[in-house]
Amino acid sequence: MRYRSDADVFDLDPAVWLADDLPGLLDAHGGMAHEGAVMLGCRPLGFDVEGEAFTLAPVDETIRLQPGTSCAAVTVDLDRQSFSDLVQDIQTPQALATAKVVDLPVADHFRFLKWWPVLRSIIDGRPVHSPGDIGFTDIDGSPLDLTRSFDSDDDDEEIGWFLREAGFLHLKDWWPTDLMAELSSDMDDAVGDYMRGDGRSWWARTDDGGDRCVRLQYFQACSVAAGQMLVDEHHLRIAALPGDGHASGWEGTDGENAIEALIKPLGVVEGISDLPWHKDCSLGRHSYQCCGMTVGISVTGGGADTGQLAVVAGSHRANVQPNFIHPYLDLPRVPLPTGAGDVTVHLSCTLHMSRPPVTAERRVLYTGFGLPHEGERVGSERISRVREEAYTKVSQAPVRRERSGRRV
Ligand SMILES: O=C(O)CCC(=O)C(=O)O
Ligand SMILES: [Fe+2]
Repeated sequence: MRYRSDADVFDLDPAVWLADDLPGLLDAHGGMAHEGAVMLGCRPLGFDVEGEAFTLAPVDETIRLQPGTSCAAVTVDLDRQSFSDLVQDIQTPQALATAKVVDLPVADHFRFLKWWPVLRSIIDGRPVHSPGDIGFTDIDGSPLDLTRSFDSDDDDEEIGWFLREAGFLHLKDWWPTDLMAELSSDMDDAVGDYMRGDGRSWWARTDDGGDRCVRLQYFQACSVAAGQMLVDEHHLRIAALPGDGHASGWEGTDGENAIEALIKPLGVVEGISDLPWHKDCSLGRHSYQCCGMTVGISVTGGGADTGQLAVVAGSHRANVQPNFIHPYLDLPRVPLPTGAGDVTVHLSCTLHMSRPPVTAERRVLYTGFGLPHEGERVGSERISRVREEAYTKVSQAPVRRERSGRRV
């Protein structure tokens, strides 16, 4: 999935880019981008970059560059750095909105989001996903059973094949339940050491007046068992499944955020505990570092009423908006109900979401493996800041918990 290199990132001058680069990109990719824009129902998008104003309009089977923003259905005001990031796939519309750098009314935000795959099409020459583009084939050529799970006795080549095709895995009974109980108890012991605003945790308010730590980062510093798990060969077996050299990058210290422990309370009314549909690359840098692997270790089970994860199969292969789902998307949504000790794996560009629990809390650990990478990761500190401040700036929709066996 990687087609950009950090070595090529430059400080983009909007006036120069508009005059020298964009016209050639539109000549080369305008027809393809227009098809995507029509499919998604995109109307003219205006930009005002520190006074440099222009509109991209899908007309006459191409995308036309027009001066000014008077014809735009929505106009995005941006500073130079953010525009440079946007063009070079370092920050996305969702990153700019989460940081409140762009603060559009919600309907306009969705209009901007929907343009993102079209912008990538114009700039990167990557077609927008079209219904019917993506199929699922098993290693023997038969249709892939997307509900399949694997266990330790299954063949790594088959598991790796499924991951490449579907973009996710459900590994059953990967860890013993007594280890999960130990990790859960470590979470209980650690949670008091975290404080709102400490830069290593996320928080959410609940309908009973609680202020709960929902994400304990750097958890290996609090749990010997978690640290041991990160270097256990049974865990590292997962990194080797794609055969692309994925590694954790963890050097065995407490000062790295190698593993995050999530506690998902009932009745969240403010903050971010349960995430709506997103790709993990949805804040940026997709074309520099995807696909990474995100590994979720189910400390408790997660079912339909207890916070399960769901994924969109094949979405890692699709140029689609990386946040929320446009109704035209034809790819299957697959729930992944897990028991304690199960592991889920999703790729950094696989769409996924976690359903708010309504009957019992869920606990899960997240860690990951990345592709080999050399040198500076341009803009990653900007994206990190957006991610870490997100729970203070945006909020999930309030959740109603289930009482006495029925939803209220
Ligand atoms: O809540 C979950 O299980 C998923 C969390 C997630 O998707 C994320 O942290 O990016
Ligand atoms: Fe995620």
